[in-house]
Amino acid sequence: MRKQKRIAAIHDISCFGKCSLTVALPILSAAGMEACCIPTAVLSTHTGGFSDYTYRDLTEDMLPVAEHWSKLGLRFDAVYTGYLGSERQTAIVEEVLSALAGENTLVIVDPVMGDNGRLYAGFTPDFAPAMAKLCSRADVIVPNITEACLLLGQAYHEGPYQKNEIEDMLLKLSKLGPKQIVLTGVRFDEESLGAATFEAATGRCNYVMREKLSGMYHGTGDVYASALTAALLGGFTLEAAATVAADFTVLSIRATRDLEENIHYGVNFEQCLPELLHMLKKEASE
Ligand code: PXL
Repeated sequence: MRKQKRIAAIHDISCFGKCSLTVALPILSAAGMEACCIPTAVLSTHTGGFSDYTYRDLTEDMLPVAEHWSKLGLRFDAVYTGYLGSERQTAIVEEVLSALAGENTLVIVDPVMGDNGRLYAGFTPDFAPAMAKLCSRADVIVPNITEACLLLGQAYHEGPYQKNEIEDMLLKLSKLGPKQIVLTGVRFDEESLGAATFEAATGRCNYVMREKLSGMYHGTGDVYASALTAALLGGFTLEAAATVAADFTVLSIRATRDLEENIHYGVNFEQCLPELLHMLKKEASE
């Protein structure tokens, strides 16, 4: 038996709506990994498309949880962060990294801030420098184009994009400090959508493009980043992990489209977990 990987996932719990921890934990567990969590807040739903949601801030609990784990001598193979509700939480996550992340801990930061050129409810552009600072501590960052523009302080446009424009963004993002980047929401025409990967050490850039599906489903960024995390910890290269994540996200959207579910209710990734495991096993044994 391979040693089981242990991951600390730092996101909110949106109790309904399939994003953040309700996506990350099942995906990591299904992939055979121990998914520990530091919840940043508890919301009745996510903030995209719902009103009157509750919000219980857990900022004050975050560092004590990490310090307790540190005292117990727990070791983590990865720390994977997502939705953080305030600049203070980004600073606390930096302290959490100091407490929990050792030399061999992979730090994956999904700089959740917005999508389609718009910030998520509750965020303002002055949050971006704090997130950029956290990204400088990451091994891997997973921004979408909107988040990349916010991190770089540059104007967003909805695309299609030119390759040199994407590669210029990747280079600038790598100057923030992460070793590897997966930029999602890349499109060069109306028919396809995908991700660009970039390795700072080699300057190597790759694209994983898939057929663009109509409709915008909530939570797909978290589905993608969680599957990417599982694949990276499963020993996949960045490009192979980005491919598994893309295929799993496409399958999850397809499983949802068939039912014409409310787009704010998230995607039916649960039904596609067997395929994810198949992809993870297949590639790993090749
Ligand atoms: O999927 C990103 C996300 C995570 N958590 C909360 C959100 C969103 C996006 O809207 O509202 C609470």
